[in-house]
Amino acid sequence: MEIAPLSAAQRQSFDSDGFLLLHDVLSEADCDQLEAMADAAMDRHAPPAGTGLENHQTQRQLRLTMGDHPEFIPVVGQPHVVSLVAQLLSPNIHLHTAAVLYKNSYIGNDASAEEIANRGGHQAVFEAESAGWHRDAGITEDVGHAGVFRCGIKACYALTDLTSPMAGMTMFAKGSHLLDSPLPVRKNGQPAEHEPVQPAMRRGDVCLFENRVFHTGSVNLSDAMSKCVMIGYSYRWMGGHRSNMELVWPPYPMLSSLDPVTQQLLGGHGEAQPDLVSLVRGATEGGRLTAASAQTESAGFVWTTEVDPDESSSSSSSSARL
Ligand SMILES: O=C(O)CCC(=O)C(=O)O
Repeated sequence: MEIAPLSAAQRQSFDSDGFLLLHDVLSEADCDQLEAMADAAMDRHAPPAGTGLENHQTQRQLRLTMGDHPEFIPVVGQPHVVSLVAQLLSPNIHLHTAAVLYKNSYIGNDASAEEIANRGGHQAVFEAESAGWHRDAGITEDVGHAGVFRCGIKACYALTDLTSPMAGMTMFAKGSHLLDSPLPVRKNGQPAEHEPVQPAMRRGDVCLFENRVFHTGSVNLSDAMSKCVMIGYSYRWMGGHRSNMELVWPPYPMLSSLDPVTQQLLGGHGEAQPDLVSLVRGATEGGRLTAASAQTESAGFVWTTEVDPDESSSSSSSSARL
């Protein structure tokens, strides 16, 4: 697996913004292939013609089942993205969610140009229709805004150019991952204190974003359909409903032909983890490891710190992870 080192500037940017744009991750040929796969998956799960539903699919989100769509497995194991996610989160990760997101133009599908004008024009409609701000991973509702921590990273692969605003790219409230309270918004539903940002993505770019950063699906007011594939990773101890993991993990027999890192990402046994640790270690040679990966790598986790009130020095003890 080819290793992508995370630069200090990338780490700093991700830490301060909550998201990070990566240019040219996929080649033109890779994009063609992924787009063809995504188109085929969308066609396969399209609402039956004649039901009327097909006319209300301006925003289509298809959750991917890896057992059913093994053609997407190489995307889950995409080396550049996986090595950066491992460095930003931990080598102890797996696939948490996967989806194809297509957005048709709102204009002419959901509303006529005249209706948009009557509602105050493009900007007003964009703001009203792009106000579903939330945090990911289903953790905030349990631990609260002040208790939530970085535990998942999604990789959004752009399959169409999303360089102009209002073209359907996910919108982020920059820096809002550090908020320990609900996102303050104005009457129009837009952030009052955080800059709303739609990263200008070209086809083949990837945007990484973490679970805490407030984001919203945004409406597509351009002429062209927007296409993305979203792959989400989380710590391996996160999963939620059994059905959720059945959706993203293929049956065991399908794992045997895959490399160890991809096996781990798809729910394989723990032995693959050292491979991902070495991947991170190689990528950060001369740089800094995350605290989590440094601890895993040393094969012992520090559980206690011995302190002697009579002496100024203290010592730590580690033990093998059970
Ligand atoms: O539709 C979008 O662009 C946003 C998707 C989203 O909110 C998510 O993946 O959590």
